[in-house]
Amino acid sequence: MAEPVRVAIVGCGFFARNHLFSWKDLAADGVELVAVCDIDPAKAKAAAEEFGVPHWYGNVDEMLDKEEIDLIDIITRMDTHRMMVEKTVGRGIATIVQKPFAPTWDDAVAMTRMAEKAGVWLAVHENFRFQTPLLKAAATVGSGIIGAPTWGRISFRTGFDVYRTQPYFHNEERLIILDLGVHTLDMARVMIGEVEHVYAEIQTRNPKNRGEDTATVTLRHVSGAVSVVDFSYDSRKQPDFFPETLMEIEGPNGAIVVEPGLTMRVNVGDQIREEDIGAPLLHWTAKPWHVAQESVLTTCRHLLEAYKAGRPADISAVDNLKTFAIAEAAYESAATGRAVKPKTYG
Ligand code: 89V
Repeated sequence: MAEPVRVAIVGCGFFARNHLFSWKDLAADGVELVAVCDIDPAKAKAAAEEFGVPHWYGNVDEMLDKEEIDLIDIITRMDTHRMMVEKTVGRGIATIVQKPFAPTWDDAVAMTRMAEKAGVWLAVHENFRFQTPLLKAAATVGSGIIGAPTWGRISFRTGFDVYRTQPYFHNEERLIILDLGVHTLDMARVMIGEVEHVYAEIQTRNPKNRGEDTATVTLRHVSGAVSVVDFSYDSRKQPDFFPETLMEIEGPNGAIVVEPGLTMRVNVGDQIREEDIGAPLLHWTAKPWHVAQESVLTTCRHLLEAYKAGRPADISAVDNLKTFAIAEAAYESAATGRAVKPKTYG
């Protein structure tokens, strides 16, 4: 029997529950949840009690001093990631940080460079590409059935009250491109490939918001394909399919459409087939969040497998920088009115 992988968590806020359930479910794959930590000790204690974790801490340095940790999952707000990664990677601990990777490109690059120099495994918990429906859509695109994609639309529009659990969203200077755009722009890379240049328009439609809550981004891909990635936290469209990502991908031989209600319609020429691509409802997931919640388990499983195999995750820091660069380019384009080439790392 292989040694267990000792996992610890930093940040026990509302989304961390999904990670706690996931790591618990991965006990059969060798995960041992050894400790949890939150700046609010009451939250750490409550999480430890609910999930049967032996140790809890209100101070991350104390946890790092006292615990033997193989893999640490940082589920705190993005402005704390760099400070946390400097501690964990500094101690040589394999580290996962929640999306968005960082508030700025410079912070994201600094963390990536530090991990590369130290030879420490670093990944970003980017979960949309691990949603069951989107994995199925990506596999269908990848099968080549419609030919190489030439055009796409990836869309996430909602009026769901994302501010209830994340009230600080109202005050974010950069809101939806960093919070949600990183998911949908990542999907554009997964479905259609790397990006040559970016043109973006942003809007602040909710007067309570400081930053943009709606974005319409046009991407020119390296392949020559073009895609439109649009997303809003201020859509009034009903029914509201939160948190579903809708998608249309066209190729020379047909099209793949992910429709509301988690249905995929694929046509090759005039032959059309429809498939239910809904995610399973796990014992701890609940509608409407279930698709996103289930993907946390799938993402953690992928991260664990990559860590155990000693290879970079598909969502390594280096990979996530490519998505982050598109998000940065979208902000620059919106500010300048110009098409912007994403930065490269290396
Ligand atoms: O998954 C997320 O990043 C969430 C939501 C779906 C609300 O954007 O913040």
